[in-house]
Amino acid sequence: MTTGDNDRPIPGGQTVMVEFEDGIAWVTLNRPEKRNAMNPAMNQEMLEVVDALEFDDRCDVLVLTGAGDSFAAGMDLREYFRETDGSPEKFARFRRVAEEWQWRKLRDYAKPTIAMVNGWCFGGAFTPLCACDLAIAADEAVFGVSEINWGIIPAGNVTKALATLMGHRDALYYIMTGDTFTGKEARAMGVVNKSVPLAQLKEETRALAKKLQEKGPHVLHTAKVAFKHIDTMDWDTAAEWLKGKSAELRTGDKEGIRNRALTAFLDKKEFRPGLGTFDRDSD
Ligand code: ACO
Ligand code: V55
Repeated sequence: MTTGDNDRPIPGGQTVMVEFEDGIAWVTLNRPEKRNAMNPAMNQEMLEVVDALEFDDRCDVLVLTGAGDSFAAGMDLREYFRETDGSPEKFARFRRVAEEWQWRKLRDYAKPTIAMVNGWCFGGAFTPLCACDLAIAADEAVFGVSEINWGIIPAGNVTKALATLMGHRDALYYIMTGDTFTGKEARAMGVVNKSVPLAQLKEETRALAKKLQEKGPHVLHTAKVAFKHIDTMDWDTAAEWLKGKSAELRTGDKEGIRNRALTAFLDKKEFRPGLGTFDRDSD
């Protein structure tokens, strides 16, 4: 809930727009005339934006969305694919930058992240969609894994994103047919947390962001990272690893939230952990 120092430069400004609002960083993919297709310039700028915001105190929560009627129409088929045909090194460089922000950085990002899917969401857009912690879609949004329609497989970790977000049958259905689905259907399959009419999308997203802002940032980060890494572990490994994470959190919780909250519940009886977040500003 910091506003920070307003004199500092705002990252982005070309193919990505950043606006700060009470600790929420609204990050908008901004090539609406190209349906926010992710070209190499946008990927480079997104990498810089994501890097800059991770430790910027104007950003408690990062919201990723798109300008106009699109979240993102996938990778830019002209600049990312056709124009790199015959230049494998150029493609490899472009791909590295894309992957760096689309999942390597976002997956374990220091700040909580929300994908706000306002419209078209195709192919490569599923990677950052999945890497964001939470997602809210417009009922009217249209999703699709269209790779099969033009003769490629969902790579760039889109297939991994689908395996993470969807059940086996749903994932294979959309990978193999390229059919589209709506925000409402995305909600029903668990691809997004919630789907609301487009007119309410920003307000709903803001409310969710505010809820996250109430939590201790360090415990929030530890909790999400723990969840994202646990599915490759067996029960014994997970238990040992979580024990270590818990201990790490005890030293990293500079605000002493745990002990203050326990006092407020057990001794002062003025707080119920089951019914809401401990007010970190209280004493
Ligand atoms: N790559 C490059 N350019 C794109 C992309 C894209 N992924 N998506 C849209 N554009 C461009 C169009 O070429 C067009 O450019 P122009 O005005 O210079 O001719 C402009 O954006 C508008 O596109 P239209 O198709 O006219 O927009 P419309 O609103 O009718 O349709 C839709 C929107 C459905 C999103 C359509 O543009 C589309 O199918 N885009 C491709 C979606 C897709 O399959 N993406 C790739 C997934 S696979 C992957 O990401 C690896
Ligand atoms: C995609 C494919 C890629 C990539 C990023 O399917 C996204 C979409 C073939 O490489 O780097």
